[in-house]
Amino acid sequence: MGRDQRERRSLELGGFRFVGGAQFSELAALNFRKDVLAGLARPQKSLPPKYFYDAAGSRLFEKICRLREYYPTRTELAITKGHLADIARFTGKGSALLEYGSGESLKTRLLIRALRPSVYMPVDISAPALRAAARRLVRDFPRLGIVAITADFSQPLAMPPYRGSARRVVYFPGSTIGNLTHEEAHAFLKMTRGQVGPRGAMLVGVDLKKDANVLHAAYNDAEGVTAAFNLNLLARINRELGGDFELRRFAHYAFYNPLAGRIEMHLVARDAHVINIGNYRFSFERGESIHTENSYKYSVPEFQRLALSAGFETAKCWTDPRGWFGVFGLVAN
Ligand code: AVI
Repeated sequence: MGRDQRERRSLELGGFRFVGGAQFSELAALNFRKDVLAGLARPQKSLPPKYFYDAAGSRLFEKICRLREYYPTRTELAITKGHLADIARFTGKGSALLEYGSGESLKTRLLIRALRPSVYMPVDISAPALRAAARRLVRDFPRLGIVAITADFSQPLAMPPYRGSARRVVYFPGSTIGNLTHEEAHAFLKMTRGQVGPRGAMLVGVDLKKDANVLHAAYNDAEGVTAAFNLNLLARINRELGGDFELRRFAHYAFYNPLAGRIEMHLVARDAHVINIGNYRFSFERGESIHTENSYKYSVPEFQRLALSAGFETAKCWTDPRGWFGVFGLVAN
């Protein structure tokens, strides 16, 4: 039996393979530095939101997901629970399930239980988060084959070398697609359309347009957890790149921009000052901001159009009674 065959057999019987750990981490560190220096040199300073999720940021994000004001996590979970049988009928059982995210969530466990995938492939930018989540999954689902892939999904990713004939399904929960610009979301959906092939499908969680006050509260919680999550990006630059940001000199600022259909998060300088990252210096005017995140909100037809432009037809859209969140069942068209 060749190596490929042996690996496939062991994955079919349950097992765990980790792809892309060490080299990816080195490259990720270099990219972090490059992206931070480039982002802070722009006229509108900006930092990519994917860098929120170091260990401290991931813990803060978990806390956000439990906040009273932050409805998306709860709402998506309720939709998934309420329509689980229908979702399983839509994807079919025994598929090869590729998830963009660490696979840590309750939703993933529900899906794995209901869909019984032949192989489960979580893709995440954080190797430690992925490893920990995959270990827990192996314990809870000993017969499940798992291929955990460390990768940055803003870069093209080929379907991992699993050559089974099972239907390929991509799962992208949490409305993370909202953190991409429309162009990036289009490119991402096109990539996944290529990954799933002509018989494939995709399940994607999308935060829908709603009252701006509800959105505002979700990104400006009373406890200040979202503010801490936002500021942790500067703390991470200090820790990993030797920056000297003083966090108290920046304020969290988040608002809904109705024309662009998105929440914007910024860090605003409370006074004029200069910061250093190694040999690089960046000056801030009082009130100048670093744009740290967009979180796009879609209407159902807007998302359907976006999916269609990338080669997916919307076969299903499950929503909650208030119409705040949608889980879209897409099929290759
Ligand atoms: C991960 N992502 C979908 C979250 C969102 O709502 O855009 C990240 C987040 N930012 C602030 N709160 C939560």
